[in-house]
Amino acid sequence: MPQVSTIAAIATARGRSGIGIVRLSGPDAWAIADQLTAGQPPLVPRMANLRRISLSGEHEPIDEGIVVPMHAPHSYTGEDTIEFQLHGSPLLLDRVLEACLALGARLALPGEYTFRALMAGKLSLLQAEAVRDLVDAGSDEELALARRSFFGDTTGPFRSAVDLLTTALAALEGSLDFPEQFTEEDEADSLAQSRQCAAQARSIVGGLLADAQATARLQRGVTVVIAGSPNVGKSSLMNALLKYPRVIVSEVPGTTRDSVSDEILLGGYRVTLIDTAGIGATPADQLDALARDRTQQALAKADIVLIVLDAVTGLQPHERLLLDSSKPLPHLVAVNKVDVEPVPADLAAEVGEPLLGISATEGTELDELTARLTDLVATVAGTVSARQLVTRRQAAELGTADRALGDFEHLSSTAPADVLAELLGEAREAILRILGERISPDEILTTVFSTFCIGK
Ligand SMILES: Nc1nc2c(ncn2[C@@H]2O[C@H](COP(=O)(O)OP(=O)(O)OP(=O)(O)O)[C@@H](O)[C@H]2O)c(=O)[nH]1
Ligand SMILES: [Mg+2]
Repeated sequence: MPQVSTIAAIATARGRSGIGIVRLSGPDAWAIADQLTAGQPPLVPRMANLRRISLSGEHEPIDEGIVVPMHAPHSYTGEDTIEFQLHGSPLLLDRVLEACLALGARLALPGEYTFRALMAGKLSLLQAEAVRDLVDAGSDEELALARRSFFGDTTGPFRSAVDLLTTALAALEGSLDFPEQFTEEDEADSLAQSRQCAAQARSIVGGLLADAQATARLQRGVTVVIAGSPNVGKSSLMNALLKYPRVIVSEVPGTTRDSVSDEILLGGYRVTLIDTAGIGATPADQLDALARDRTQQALAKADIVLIVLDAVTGLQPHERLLLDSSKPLPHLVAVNKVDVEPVPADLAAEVGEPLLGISATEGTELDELTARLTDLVATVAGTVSARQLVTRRQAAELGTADRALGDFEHLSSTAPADVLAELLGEAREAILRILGERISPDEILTTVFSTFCIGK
């Protein structure tokens, strides 16, 4: 058995907080905790022990807090584990962490606690990945899917694909291993069976790849770009939607130069709002031209465009361009500053779309605007709904499997059986790697856990 090290990390988010947690896991965890609580009653496992935390030789304790010790295997990692619940001061937490390191622990790698839980058989690889997705979830749907992966079993479709590929391989390999017992007709039959199973497996893989795409879209969220002429009130609307003054607003046209983004939740979906520089008839100067480029770049990323017109100026000829270029995308047209001037009577006909009169500064019709935007966001996000979370790592392996199965399909009537078997084997291996088989612990640590927080 290689020597397992004891790891330590601050498990709570960086910054001031009510409580901060320092976590220790590994064979020396108890010994380190005993030294830090020396001179006090022994720690009782699985109980909240109120103790002072001190380094020997130092007169004053570092802090006082609750120590929760757990014995292997009854802990998250399956190892001896200690959690110190301390005052949530980053400086104090650093001191306690340093004390743990001075007593022989080493700093945990990102996700190393969950990695150890995986190695101890406490979690499956799919559940371990779900832990990260639980922590990272930015919308209700992501959270629901991550919980399904964590508490439920989402290995079903992967296992079915593996089973089908095993059958497909067995059918082919029979004729490879015992050619003398196989007539040409037998061979044709086994190839047909193999093709059928491979096709079914590929269809499962295809479904999972669609889930991967939906997962990526969910995690990316929906991007709403606010665009329009200078000074129409785009930034005022951005601030109103965010409910705090995120961007500078002024009566000087061309106030916003860089695109500015921020996140909100609409209808449970993660939405990135981007405020852009106004686009006038022609660029006023070089800086304005650069700002327009930024706006175009933002528009290229848009899932939804929120076009802002000005009730006072009405439709300006150059605004036609923005309206036309936004047509292929889901979009809304808001006419701002109705507190000064009502929406001109002929504007809707001129624009050729339904309009919503609003006032960003007075709040007029902003609830209605938010409701319409939420509907659009739900439509955009809902068009690709994931049945289960499929992570990027899983998607890459599924891509490998899909390519191999595609090649198998193309070559199945021409290539020799050993080549076909190799392709099926490649697809099967890729799916097994998703399930944590055929993949080394080192590979798991780098491909799965490198995106985790330290302390998780
Ligand atoms: N009366 C009134 N004024 C508004 C409204 N919305 C914005 N304004 C004013 O219009 C001016 C421009 O507002 P901004 O939000 O900076 O406009 P913008 O479209 O971001 O402008 P640029 O960044 O220069 O393209 C400011 O003086 C705002 O106070 C509104 O609903 N009613
Ligand atoms: Mg602005």
